[in-house]
Amino acid sequence: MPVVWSDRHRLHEPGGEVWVGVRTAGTEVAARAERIREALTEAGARFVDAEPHPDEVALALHDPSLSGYLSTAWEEWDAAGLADDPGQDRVVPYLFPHPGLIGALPLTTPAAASALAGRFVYDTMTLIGPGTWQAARAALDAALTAADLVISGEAAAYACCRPPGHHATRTAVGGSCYLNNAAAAAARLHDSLRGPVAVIDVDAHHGNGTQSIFYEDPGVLTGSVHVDPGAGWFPHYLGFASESGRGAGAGANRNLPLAPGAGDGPWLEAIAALANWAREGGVRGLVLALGVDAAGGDPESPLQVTPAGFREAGRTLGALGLPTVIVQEGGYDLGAIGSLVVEALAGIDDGR
Ligand code: SP5
Ligand code: ZN
Repeated sequence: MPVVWSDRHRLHEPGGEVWVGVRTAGTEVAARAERIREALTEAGARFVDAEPHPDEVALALHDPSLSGYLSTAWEEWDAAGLADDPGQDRVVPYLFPHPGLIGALPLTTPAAASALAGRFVYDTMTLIGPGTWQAARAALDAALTAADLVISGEAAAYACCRPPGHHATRTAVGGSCYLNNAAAAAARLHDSLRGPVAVIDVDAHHGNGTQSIFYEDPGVLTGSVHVDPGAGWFPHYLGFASESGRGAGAGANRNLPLAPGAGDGPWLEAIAALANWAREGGVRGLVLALGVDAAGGDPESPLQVTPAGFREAGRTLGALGLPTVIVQEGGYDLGAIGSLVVEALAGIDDGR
């Protein structure tokens, strides 16, 4: 299947993550995409460059205030002098419009760049540097290009998106994600297939951004298998089995949290359940949010999925026989990320 790629991912240098107030090295690094590219090249993949898409199309799922902010956030931070005093070379929030702070009063827009960050960034781990916007925008173009390829007849296409996207909501960024690539691909498939589509998210973390974007939308079923947030894992506040959609979207969201330490057995059972659920929902297209951080050995998750498990997951989802866009999400074991993606994509081809 075609692999959609953009060199512009390299412009995003997060420069680490602020974790419990400490700047750590961080795991969402450029080498992740490069390792995937190397493994896919070795496997003989056909590469296609991400095609630029107009903002009106690409950014439709995000609030204009968020995309407007992101497009100039680092420049405004720098112009405010924060890179010199106190010497912070990335955008890092310090104050958040917490419900306990503002209550029912309207959300306002702070004047100071230092305070404005917390209006749009919900954690301290998702840093913004000089090239972050361009890279995030290119990742969105990659996902949309993969959707275009599937719409024009490819059975499946893979977008090597970096930065990832599934934690980004309509109004805020977090979890190393800025723009929701998988959601954009799903909306594009939905518009041209003229029927419901599904996003199945197998990243080790709950796809809270995708869930929230489509929470009241019956046209995009969103399912996620992930490590139980109630057992102490990001995103902590979301991803529980009780979250099933609202309003017109009631019943169109499904979460299958797994216990820390879960491996191929329960993980594959959950993926089969999500696949059946999507089939019964009559979907005409599929977006696979493919994080490979559920693998044993990944530094960001306690799940223990094997390479053979990723191949089998691909087979199960490929067997749905749907037009399929695969979007890269997480995966932080640099020694394994490439081969895990190759396994999953080979499984999809096998399964069809
Ligand atoms: C796309 C994606 O997979 N985002 C993951 C975001 C979860 N990051 C949580 C990071 C928590 C702090 N990491 C400390 C690692 C110590 N081993
Ligand atoms: Zn993840």
